Amino acid sequence: MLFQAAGISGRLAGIAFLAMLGIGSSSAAYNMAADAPPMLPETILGGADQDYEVEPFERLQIFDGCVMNLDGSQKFCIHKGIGGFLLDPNEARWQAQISRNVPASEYSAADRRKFPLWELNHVCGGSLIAPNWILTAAHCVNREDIRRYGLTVRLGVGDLSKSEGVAFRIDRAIVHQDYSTTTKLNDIALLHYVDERTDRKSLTELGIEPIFLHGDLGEGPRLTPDHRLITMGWGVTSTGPDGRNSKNLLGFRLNRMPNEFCAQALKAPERIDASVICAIGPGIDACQGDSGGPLNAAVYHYDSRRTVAVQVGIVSWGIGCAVPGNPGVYTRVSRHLSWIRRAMAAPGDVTVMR
Ligand code: 4AZ
Repeated sequence: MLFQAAGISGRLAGIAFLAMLGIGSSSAAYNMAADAPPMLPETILGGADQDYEVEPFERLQIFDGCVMNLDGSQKFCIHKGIGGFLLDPNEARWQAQISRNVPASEYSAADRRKFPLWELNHVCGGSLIAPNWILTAAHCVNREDIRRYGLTVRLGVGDLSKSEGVAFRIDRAIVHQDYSTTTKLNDIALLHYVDERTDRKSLTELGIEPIFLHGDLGEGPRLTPDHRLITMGWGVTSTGPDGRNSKNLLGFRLNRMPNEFCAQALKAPERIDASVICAIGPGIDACQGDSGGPLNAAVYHYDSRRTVAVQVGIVSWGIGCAVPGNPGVYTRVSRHLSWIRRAMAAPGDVTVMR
């Protein structure tokens, strides 16, 4: 996660996720009761099939890392100036860390002097979407790492340098068959883990919960251009050779950028189609090591009359990190719901599927 803007405010950790999205200060980011009629843009109904740009965006331009109306109103710049926040694991209960089990002895002495083992072995972020299933990016899955060392997923962890949360062995990875290393389209994968604990405390008791997927709710709320988004991860906080991962989980508020603009901004129209979603923040961005992690929105769920956290994207790629005017690109979850469902139901020997 990279931030260049001033105003990083780690002390505000306690009011993380929903507060960041403007929805009060409950410590439960998930299933928060919301009895009062919602007054949020998140209440627009639609459904996954309609989850695409619904407003004309012609009168917009990119300015200073934000998207603004030509008349100067800051329609897509509502969070300008707000930096990153330390996230407590309780406020990101679905957040997963994926690491590889390379022993310290396999790294050079120079690397070991410079980096702690947790940092050397950090691979990606991910999200718990169902018991035993972690959603992540296809580019996070390296079969050679899996074969030689194995992968571990950690849940319920905030500080990677501590032995917080629970760790599980990943026994299976399913990658989207159409993932393209050139266009980065279909950058989605599922990891299956085995729970070999003898002390069988439920994950809920440990403060770990799956996140809803966008489009998977009974009445899928449509993502609107105004939606406030947050991404989170342990990615590097600066680019270049001295870039280091954050040991603490950081969350960042982002604005949506319409795909049409995103394609222009990144000069990559062939890589920006309806299966991705773009987001941008002033001087803040996902970066190396955040990949595979979720892009979340808070939506009001009519069926349960609650505001819930919903995953709308998977951190996928960008051109640099927090480069002014360059949005980050995320795999659009609602476009891959059917793949996700079919992959979770596939026979145990399936490792690649379309
Ligand atoms: C990466 O290297 C990466 N700015 C992920 C996301 C972004 C950039 C780089 C988005 O995994």
